Amino acid sequence: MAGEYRFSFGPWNVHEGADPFGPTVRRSITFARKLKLYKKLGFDGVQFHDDDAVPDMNGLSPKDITKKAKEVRQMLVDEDLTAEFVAPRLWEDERTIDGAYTSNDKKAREYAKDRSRRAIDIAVALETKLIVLWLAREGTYIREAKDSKVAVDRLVAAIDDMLDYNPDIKIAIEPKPNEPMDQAYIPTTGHALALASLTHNPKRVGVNIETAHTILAGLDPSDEMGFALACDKLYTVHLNDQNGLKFDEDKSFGSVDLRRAFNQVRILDKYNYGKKGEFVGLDVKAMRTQKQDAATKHLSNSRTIFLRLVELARSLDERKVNELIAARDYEELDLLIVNHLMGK
Ligand code: 3MF
Ligand code: MG
Repeated sequence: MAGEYRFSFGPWNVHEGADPFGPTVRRSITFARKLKLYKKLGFDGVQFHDDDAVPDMNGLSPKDITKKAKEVRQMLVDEDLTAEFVAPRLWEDERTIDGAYTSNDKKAREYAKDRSRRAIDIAVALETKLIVLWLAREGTYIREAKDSKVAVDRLVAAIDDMLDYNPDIKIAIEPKPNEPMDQAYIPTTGHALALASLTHNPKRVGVNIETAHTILAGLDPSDEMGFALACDKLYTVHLNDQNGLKFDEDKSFGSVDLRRAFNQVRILDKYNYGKKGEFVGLDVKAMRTQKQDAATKHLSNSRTIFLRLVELARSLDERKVNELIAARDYEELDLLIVNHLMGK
C-alpha cells in the first residue's frame, strides 16, 4: 500500500518552532540536510516555495535564478527525489504588504506577476509542471480597503499571465478563508474553481485542498475533495488537522478528528487519487515543544496514519454500508463507522 501512494512535504515543514509570541526553539537544518531526511521518513516528493529553491531570488537575474534552480534539481536527482510543485512566495516582500495580484498599487501588482514568472522558470528547471498559488494577502483587513469585483478581475489577469507565459504548467489554487488577512477573496474550493473558469484556459487551473483551510472555512475537507474530484480538479492536497476555529494549526494528519481524516482518505482512495501522478502532500508543523532530534515525527506519523486509514477504508464492509443506506438506517451506519475506527 505504501508503494501505491507517493508522499511529499515542503522544507518549511521541518522548522525551528518560532511562533508570533516566542522565538525559535530548535536549531535550523540546512536545505541539503533536510533533503537527506525525505527518503528516511518515507517521502519521495519535495514541495517548494520559489525561494526555498533559490534563496534571495529578488536580487538575481532570471538567468542566474535558472542556473541556481538547476543546481537544486541535481541535488534532487542525487537523493532520488522529485519536485512536486513550486509556489511563488508573494507574502513576505515589502511591496506585497497590501496584497500581491490584488494590491491597490500597480507597481506591487507588476512585481507579483514578474515574481510569478520567475517561479515558473524555477519549476521548469526543477522539472515540475505544477504551480501552487496560496493567495496569502489577496484579501482585506477592512472591507472598504479594496473593490472585491476588481480584485477578482485582477486575480484572473494574473493567472492568465502565468498560463500565457508557459503553455505547459498547471496551476493549483490553494484556498484559505483567512490568515494572514481577515477576509480572503478565494476562501473555498468553489471560489477557486469559479476563478479557474474565468481564465483563458480553465483546463489548466485546479486546486490544492488543505484540510485545515477547509475547516477554518466551516466546511468538511472530504466534501471539498469530493467536489474537486467530481470536477477533475484535485491537482494536489495539503493534509493536516485543525482543532476548531482558530489560527491555522497544521497539526499532524488525523490527530484531532480521526473520522474526518478517515473520510478524506476514503474519498481519495475510492476515486483513485494519485493514479495520475498526484502526490499525497502534507502541510504539517511539529509542536513547539518537540526537541531537536524528534522534530520530524509529525511527518512520519501523518504518513503512517494516512496508510493505516487506507487499510481501514478498504476493509470497511461496503455491503453492510449499502444495506444500511438502502434501509436509511443512518444511526446504525454511524455505529458501524465508529466501531470500524475503534477496530471492532
Ligand atoms: C498557509 C499555507 C502555506 C502554503 C504554501 C504552499 C506556508 O496556510 O498552507 O504554507 O501551503 O505556501 O503554497
Ligand atoms: Mg498549505
